[in-house]
Amino acid sequence: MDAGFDARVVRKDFPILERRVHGDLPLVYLDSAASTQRPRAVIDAMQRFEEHSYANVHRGVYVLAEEATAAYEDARTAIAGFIGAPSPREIVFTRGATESINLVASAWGRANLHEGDEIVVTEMEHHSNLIPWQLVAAATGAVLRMWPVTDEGLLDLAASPITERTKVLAITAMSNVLGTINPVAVAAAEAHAVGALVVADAAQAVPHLPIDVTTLGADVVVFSGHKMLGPTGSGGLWARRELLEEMPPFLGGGEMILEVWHDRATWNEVPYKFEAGTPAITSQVGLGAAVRYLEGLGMDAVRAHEIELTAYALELLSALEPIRIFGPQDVSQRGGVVSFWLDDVHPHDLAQLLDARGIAVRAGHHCAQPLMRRYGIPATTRASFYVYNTSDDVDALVEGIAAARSTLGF
Ligand code: C6P
Repeated sequence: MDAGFDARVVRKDFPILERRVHGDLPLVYLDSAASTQRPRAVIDAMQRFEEHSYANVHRGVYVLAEEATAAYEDARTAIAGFIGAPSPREIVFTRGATESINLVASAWGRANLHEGDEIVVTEMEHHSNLIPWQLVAAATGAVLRMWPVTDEGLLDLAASPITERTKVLAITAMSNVLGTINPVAVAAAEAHAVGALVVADAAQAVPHLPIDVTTLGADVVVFSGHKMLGPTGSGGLWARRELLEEMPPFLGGGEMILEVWHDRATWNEVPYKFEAGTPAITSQVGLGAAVRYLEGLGMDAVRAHEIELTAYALELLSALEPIRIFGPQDVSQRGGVVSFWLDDVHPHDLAQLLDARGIAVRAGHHCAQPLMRRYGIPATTRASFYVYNTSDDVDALVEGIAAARSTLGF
């Protein structure tokens, strides 16, 4: 695969990448797994909408209300097309992956889980795909089972805990720590064979890989707009239409109802049944613009670019002995996220020394404490790449690490 775009040109679309930090240092932004930056196209689309068409949606009959509703629904159509959803009606807008998983765990889980039922989560899940299941387990008497990962950071397919009692499989499509791209379809087939619901956390996958929800294998796929060039507060979930029809509402309030009496109500059609209250209208409009921008680059090209950068980063970082790099060695099995542990230096100290050179990385447990425990570490330093990163950024990182080492004297 050849990268179909030049990241040096793409960078120019991102105003923030022009900025200098700590005086006059160029910004080296390597924290896109936490949140990506926004291109001018997204910033402009949001500003245009705010200045020209803003109003509440689905409520008014005047010009602005109709324009706002059209823009909001247009964003739904854009994201549906982007992930291969058969219909925009199968896209529920939420504030992002965390809210989407809470929606499913709470609405579906409380209606369908019972004492002794089992919820399988993988050992590499972000807390967002673990805690909502812990909460619903506590409320229903269901129990959690962990699907282990191998030393190399792959899902251990030979150690699947799925049994006849499994009612849910919650699995990340791509780990935010290891970069591992999970074989969701394989795991889902096993879960479906015992009638379980499969929820894929695609917060890291949708921004970085071509995703088609009809072949991914999951019944529910969640994503966050701010990890794919869109604004915070945007995102949603895809679920099969029948599943959305069957599932009770999550939040109650305006918009999600059809008819209301003093003691009962009927529900609006999907997806509005799950969109109580005034949504993050401008944010979702921004997400629509982000999706169009990514489509302009081409998701195959995005993936090819990240494979190239990740391979380069793994090669250079491996030479910095002693270093422990987490996740699969084979770049075809991982995304553009590289977590590592350098002997004798805490990731927070390293991240601070890198910041002093204008390099933004993330240090910490990355909201994946069970995974940290699995590898016997408290934290990692993580560099993550996106469409605007170049090999110069990787060079800066590696030079920064070497300089930090000499500062710390090891
Ligand atoms: N991971 C990271 O630095 P929200 O916050 O709802 O947009 O996304 C939560 C989430 C869910 N699943 C995965 C796999 C994720 O990576 C994240 C967010 C960020 O890794 C912040 S902790």
